[in-house]
Amino acid sequence: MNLEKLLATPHKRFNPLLREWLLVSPQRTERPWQGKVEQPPAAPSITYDTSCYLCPGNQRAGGRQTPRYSETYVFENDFPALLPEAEPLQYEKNGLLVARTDRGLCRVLCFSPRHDLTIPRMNARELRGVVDAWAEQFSSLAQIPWVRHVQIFENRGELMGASNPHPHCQIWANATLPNLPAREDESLRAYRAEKHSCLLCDYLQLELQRNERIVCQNDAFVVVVPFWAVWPFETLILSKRHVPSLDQLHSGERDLLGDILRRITIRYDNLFETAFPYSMGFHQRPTDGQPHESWHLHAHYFPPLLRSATVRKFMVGYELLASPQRDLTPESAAARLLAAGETHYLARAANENQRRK
Ligand code: H2U
Ligand code: ZN
Repeated sequence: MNLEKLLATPHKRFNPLLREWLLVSPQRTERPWQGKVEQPPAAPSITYDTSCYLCPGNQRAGGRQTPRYSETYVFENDFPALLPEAEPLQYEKNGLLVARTDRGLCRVLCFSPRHDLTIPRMNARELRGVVDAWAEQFSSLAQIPWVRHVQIFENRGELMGASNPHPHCQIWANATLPNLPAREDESLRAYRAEKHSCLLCDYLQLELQRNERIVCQNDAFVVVVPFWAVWPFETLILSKRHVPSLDQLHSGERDLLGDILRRITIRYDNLFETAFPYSMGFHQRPTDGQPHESWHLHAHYFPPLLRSATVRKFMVGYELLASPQRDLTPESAAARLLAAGETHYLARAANENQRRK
């Protein structure tokens, strides 16, 4: 059966990483929309904001001072979700009321001293600095004996709950494997045990052969709208080499990771000519000291926007009660991202103004 036939009818797609199904309803994309329209927040245009707690030299909410940093800057979150010294407690009543303490460290990493410098507008050297900082944070946290997982993630934009427009990400390290990495871990291991190869290496080869959902690539990374994408413009960044974590990328690959991050985020911004909101993050090997040969480094982008800078997808109703569902097909989303181009719309506008003068 070919893909065209599938694209003409409601169908379910399987996510082999989480081992769950998603409903795709291609025939619904033309339905009318009279729902919520959000006002897009204006992108910051100032390089320094006196009231920003992440700008160099400013006071943070907790009373600490952000130093006058000149490249990237990492600090312990003043309001951490996890604490490193939590007493080990187990609570259990009849197998139904079950709880336990977890230890952890939460950090914030500023990408740049510049308040307005987002990933899509960074140059190669600045991007390399961010990639090196991630790799450094991963390996130093991984060396703490009780740390078994390190989650690096960025919330971009108010729609995704970012508390501040200054470009930054968070890093949470903890003593147990969180839900989603644990499910991916099981799937990657089971696939390796059954097929003696890597689920994501095999998936990448298939996507490259079929070329139906690839958005962009370089010598070390590929961006694809996964066959099982849930969010309208969800993408997956896969390393071409079977490498388990950021710290094991060599120098050339680190530059190429910066390159691919810049290119996919430019495409995102161009899609609706807005600072495209998203949550993104890396999935890497657990850090319990085991080799984890089944692990394959990747990043997920989960953007909420659906039709414009103001209309987002809501995960409600059927999604909350039954199964994820989408109308826009992953193939159409990939085609839209492909057409969005890699010259940032603000740079294009600036060039046009220059030409007119
Ligand atoms: P988000 O934008 O993704 O929410 O990340 C910002 C983090 O910064 C958030 O976790 C922390 C918040 O706890 N923060 C500080 O550590 N110090 C401050 O002065 C304000 C915010
Ligand atoms: Zn700032």
